[in-house]
Amino acid sequence: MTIIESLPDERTIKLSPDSIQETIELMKPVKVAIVIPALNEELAVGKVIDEIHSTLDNYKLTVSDAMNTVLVGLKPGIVVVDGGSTDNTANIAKSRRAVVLRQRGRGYGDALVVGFGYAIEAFDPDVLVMMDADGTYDAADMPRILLPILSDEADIVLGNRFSGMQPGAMTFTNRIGNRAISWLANRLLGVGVSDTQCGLRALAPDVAKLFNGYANGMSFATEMLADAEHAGARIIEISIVYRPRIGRTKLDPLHDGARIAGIILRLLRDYRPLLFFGGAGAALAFLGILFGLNTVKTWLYTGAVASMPSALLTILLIAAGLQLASLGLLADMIKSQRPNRRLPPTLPRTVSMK
Ligand SMILES: Nc1nc2c(ncn2[C@@H]2O[C@H](COP(=O)(O)OP(=O)(O)O)[C@@H](O)[C@H]2O)c(=O)[nH]1
Ligand SMILES: [Mg+2]
Repeated sequence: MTIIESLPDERTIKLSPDSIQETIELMKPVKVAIVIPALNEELAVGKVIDEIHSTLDNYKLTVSDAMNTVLVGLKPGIVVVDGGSTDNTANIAKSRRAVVLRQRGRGYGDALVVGFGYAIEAFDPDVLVMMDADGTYDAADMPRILLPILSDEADIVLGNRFSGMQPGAMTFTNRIGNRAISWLANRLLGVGVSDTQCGLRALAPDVAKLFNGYANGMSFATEMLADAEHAGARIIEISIVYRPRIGRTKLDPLHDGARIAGIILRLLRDYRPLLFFGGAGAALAFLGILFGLNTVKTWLYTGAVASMPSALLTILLIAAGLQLASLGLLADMIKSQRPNRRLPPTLPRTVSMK
């Protein structure tokens, strides 16, 4: 009965014998697991962890079910996935309240997949959040990011850095690169978001279980969206603050940009094979027709094949194009016979901010 007396507003609680269990369930703090990949971030990681605690530790949410409305706190569990830092990153994170995992594999994406797996096992969280260890994201944005997951309005909430970008937070080249990649991902993969590379995201734990991360580097941010979209996840975007980074970036714009573009093509092959193979086949056939126009024209007028090599090239290109297109049809058939990974239904709690 002590539990009932400690409720903030007794009038909102109508207890019936079989709802006591439900009320106790409702009053449990909301568990938030935060996964932070970190590689040589000794200058920032301590500040990042401190900011998370100072925002979440005293946060209160209003939670209600059919019977009751109660105020509950948040319980953060922070997992720093260290990618083999040679500086003091791991020690600093350990000295704060964070679990530090040493990553066996390599890369940002691998770190996240490892961190999600651990966090789900260890904390059984209500919501997962991923963020960088470099101080670019403001923990103050976290409650707004995780709320749509808790209230079951979304399965993934992405930060959008472009509206809240502070001066010096992103170089001009990276801004162009980010826009280009997001455009490509939207066009080809149909993800429909404006900032596909943002590293501050909240996820329903069931969604996080979908990712295997064959893109183990920076391209994981894109792969994750394609996988989620394909599984029917509800994805929304929320404007967040993006601050200048503390310490040196691990992103190599040219190398990582090219890899992300490569991953987008690979995802296109897997998720939209007809477009991938059909598009490539159509391009080849089109080239063939262009080459052949002249030959056909002379043949029509004179009945002679003017240039044997260009006629052969035309035939070759068109035949290759048709072959690619039929490969696309086959791949599309195989894909449609594979059972889709579907997200299980969730049990929503109705949550709002206080
Ligand atoms: N564990 C791990 N973390 C990484 C690796 N590469 C980058 N990170 C971390 O991932 C986050 C994003 O990298 P960052 O350099 O900020 O890239 P940007 O945000 O795209 O500019 C940072 O916290 C990095 O420390 C890696 O190979 N392993
Ligand atoms: Mg960063």
